[in-house]
Amino acid sequence: MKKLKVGVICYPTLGGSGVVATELGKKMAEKGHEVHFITSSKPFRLDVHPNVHFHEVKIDGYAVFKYPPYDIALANRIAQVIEQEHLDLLHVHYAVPHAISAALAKDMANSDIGVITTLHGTDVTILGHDLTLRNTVRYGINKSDITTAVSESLRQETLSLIKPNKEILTIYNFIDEEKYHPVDPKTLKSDLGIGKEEKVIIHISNFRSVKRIGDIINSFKIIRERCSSKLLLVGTGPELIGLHEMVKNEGLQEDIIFTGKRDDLPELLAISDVLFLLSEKEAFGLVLLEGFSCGVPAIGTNIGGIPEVIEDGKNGYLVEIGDVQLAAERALLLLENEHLHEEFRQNAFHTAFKKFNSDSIVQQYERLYYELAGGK
Ligand code: GMT
Repeated sequence: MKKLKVGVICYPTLGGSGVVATELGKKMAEKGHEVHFITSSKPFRLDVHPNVHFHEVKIDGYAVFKYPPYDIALANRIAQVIEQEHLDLLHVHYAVPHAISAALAKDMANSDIGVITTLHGTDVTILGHDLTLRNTVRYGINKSDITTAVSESLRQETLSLIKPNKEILTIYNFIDEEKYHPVDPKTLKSDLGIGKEEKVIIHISNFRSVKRIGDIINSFKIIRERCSSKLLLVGTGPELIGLHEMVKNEGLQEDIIFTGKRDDLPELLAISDVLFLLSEKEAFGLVLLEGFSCGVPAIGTNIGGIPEVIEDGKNGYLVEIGDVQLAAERALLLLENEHLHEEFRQNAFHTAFKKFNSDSIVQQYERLYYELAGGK
């Protein structure tokens, strides 16, 4: 079959959507397709590959603009790349602003190139509630030839909130199985000052308020009364300063470790017993898959796409938003029962490598790519 030339538009910085877009682009390149990333900076997980190309979107801060018009600069760059590289299709991650920029670029380039838009969550669950942006999200979806959502929950929410005139398909996220698998953490546990017998609870995120990290700390307070343990908070973001304050006020500095942003996630997961994700909004929860593929069961909230990843009582437990007591009790079940933990660990591997198997998910996107490119 003919190999395709695909333009990929995403947020290149740290964040689940950027990770998924980059990993998908890499997998497509490995399959022989020519992949052109059109982004403000090089995606942080993009390695060198002969089939991968990077086109930077540059924007000058002209004094006349109060806000630099990034969306227009992006559209302009996409239009250039469509023409120069003779792209077969565009895959944009996020309806706003990327699907809008893609629609504008098509018009600028006078092209009928196919556009596939993948919704990742915040573009619908937050922007969609803003009445001034709802129409923009709908426009972005309606202008796309194909729209996908990263979970069934996000698909349903988009249909009921945005009411687009197009069908939306669910294609789940996946992770790089070559990176996320059980590894030898060497001396990491003692390097972090954690005792050999101590249990480890881990949370990894961008520390936004939707992650409700305060709930994780409150749940951990209950856990540590019964079980000698440490809580690892991995990442950074807007809530960091307030969380440091909370930990200090609660006198928990000894037992809660802020690691900052780290690259050695498989090693950190290798020393962890349970992963916490108690968000109030989460379209998918990519970190759950990262944990599962390293054998770490999870406690998550029963919202958004989380119940599509965590099977309650199998690879983790689900609790309602804010139920820190039940989250602690469920975690203690796993921390205090080795057999149960091992059973959940095996189920977690199964979920990551079977239900969310990268090859089968990449194939689903590839089929859509051919459908789009063939129809033009
Ligand atoms: O979770 C975040 O804050 C980052 C955000 C993003 O834009 O990268 O994540 C969203 O997309 C991820 C990849 O599809 C999903 O796994 C996350 O659940 C989703 N976040 C939210 O819905 C809050």
